[in-house]
Amino acid sequence: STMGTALIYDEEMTKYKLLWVDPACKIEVPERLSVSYQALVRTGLSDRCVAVPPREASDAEILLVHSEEYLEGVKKTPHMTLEDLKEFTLQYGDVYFHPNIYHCAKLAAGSALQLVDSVMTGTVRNGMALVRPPGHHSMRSAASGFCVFNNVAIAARYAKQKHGAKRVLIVDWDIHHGQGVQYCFEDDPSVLYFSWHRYEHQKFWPNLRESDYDSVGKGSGAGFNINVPWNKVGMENSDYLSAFCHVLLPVAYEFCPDLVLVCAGFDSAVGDPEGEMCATPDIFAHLTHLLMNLAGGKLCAVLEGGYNLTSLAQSVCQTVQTLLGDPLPRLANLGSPCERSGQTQTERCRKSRNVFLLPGNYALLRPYLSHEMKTSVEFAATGNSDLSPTALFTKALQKRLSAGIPILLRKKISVLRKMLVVQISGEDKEEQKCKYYIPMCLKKGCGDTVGFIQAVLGLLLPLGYEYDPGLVLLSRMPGSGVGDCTWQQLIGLLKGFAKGHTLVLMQTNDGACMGPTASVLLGHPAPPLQELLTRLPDDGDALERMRERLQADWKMLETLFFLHG
Ligand code: Q9C
Ligand code: ZN
Repeated sequence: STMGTALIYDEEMTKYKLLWVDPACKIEVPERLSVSYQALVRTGLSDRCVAVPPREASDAEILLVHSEEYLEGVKKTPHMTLEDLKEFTLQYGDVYFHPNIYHCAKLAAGSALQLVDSVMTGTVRNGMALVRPPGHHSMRSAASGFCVFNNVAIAARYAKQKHGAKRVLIVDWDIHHGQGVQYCFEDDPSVLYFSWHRYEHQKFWPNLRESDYDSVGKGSGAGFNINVPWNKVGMENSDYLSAFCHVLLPVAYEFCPDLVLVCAGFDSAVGDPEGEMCATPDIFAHLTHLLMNLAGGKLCAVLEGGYNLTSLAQSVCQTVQTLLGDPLPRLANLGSPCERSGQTQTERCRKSRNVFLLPGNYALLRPYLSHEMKTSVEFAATGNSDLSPTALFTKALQKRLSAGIPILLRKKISVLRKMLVVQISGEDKEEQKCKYYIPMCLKKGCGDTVGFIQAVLGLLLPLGYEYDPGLVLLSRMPGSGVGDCTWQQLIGLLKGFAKGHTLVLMQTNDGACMGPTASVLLGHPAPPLQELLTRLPDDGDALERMRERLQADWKMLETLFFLHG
């Protein structure tokens, strides 16, 4: 079946632990894996998955990322005495060795490879590997942060080499910076690495200058490394969604990956002693969903961190349940990103619960140009020296995220207290007069994929998350110019709202689109938007102006959340 979800788990990977006293390592316990798996069994999710066995990664596969000297060193650990193991461990930071960890590390890396094989050959659509030890901190010649071999980095190189993947996106939602992954791919434009992480101005482990936002990659890889450092703890669902909508997704769609790998650490969830963040486990359903329309749905999630056993197990279940295609939970109480706004619970509850989305009437259909990610992010590193790095990066982001969408003028609709109408078109309409009627004019029309997708990711999704509709109604006007693939992407993304209650109104003369529409409503992944790869940069900043205007009413449209603190 091409519809399944793989689950990789082996009890063997619970069979190593810390054998001496080390406060830095005591949170990395075997129960992390067993409680996660038991939760999947208890909820019936594991039965719905395709069980794929792990295997050991071969030397050659480990050497795709690591040095021979390092591999030879780790190979000796199964035969070491306790004293030798302690001494070996001392070379590295915040990691421990055990006589069985080499075996488990080979299984962990091999699990990631089994998952890539299953997904790339089409045996399954997507999957998750529950592994120990984690991988994203380990470097070419060093263990680090509980990690021995870099499971996801090895998997990315393997996907390119064995399956001919041209572009691999790595999304690292663990709360630590996967510096090992960054180092591995920083000069490589074929692997785009995105990481958010607790940073606190370099006060938080691994305390690296290169974890900051201005590490954008090197040489031809410049623009293909994206760090979102959190400078304070307590980040919540709205912050994570903003980072996805405003930073990761526009770049990810433009990158057009053949495969998405997730460094799926759940120490970014509430209750984790390392992360100290406030995002709830159900955020991972949404993060997973937002990535599932990339790469034709080919997504492999590989466990990294997560040290609160309750939060970890719930987060793993949310991720797997979403991979299986179940409707997503509605996210309650989305505040404004970063700054917790003064809005009260009652004010939020008074908000209406219906949405009417009307992307139609697209008359002017012209090719639309997006900024090349590379150019804009390089600007952050090399730009005007009279601006601070922060201002430079902000400018670069604004430049990349901008798309020409002059504000539509349209007659005021006064009955919109119970719905939010977003109308995307190519026609200049009357000025917006009501919070709940949002005309968006794409000056090059809705047939332009780049402008349309930028509007969907940067405006429509955040609006939808803040509004939290109970129903999504969607219609495409005759002659709108929205291409079938773009249309499918739109539906696929909007299915994340209203527990998946999506109603599409088809036009009678739109019969040819019935198939693609039905397909995505049934849960098939939307096909990738290849054309985004070849477009030239756009010329407008109207989308950015519109975002700024709407920010007064819609806090989720704030894009400077990551600069706070
Ligand atoms: N307070 C992963 O999440 N520092 N690694 C521990 C204890 C090291 C985290 C300090 C954290 C490593 C995969
Ligand atoms: Zn972590």
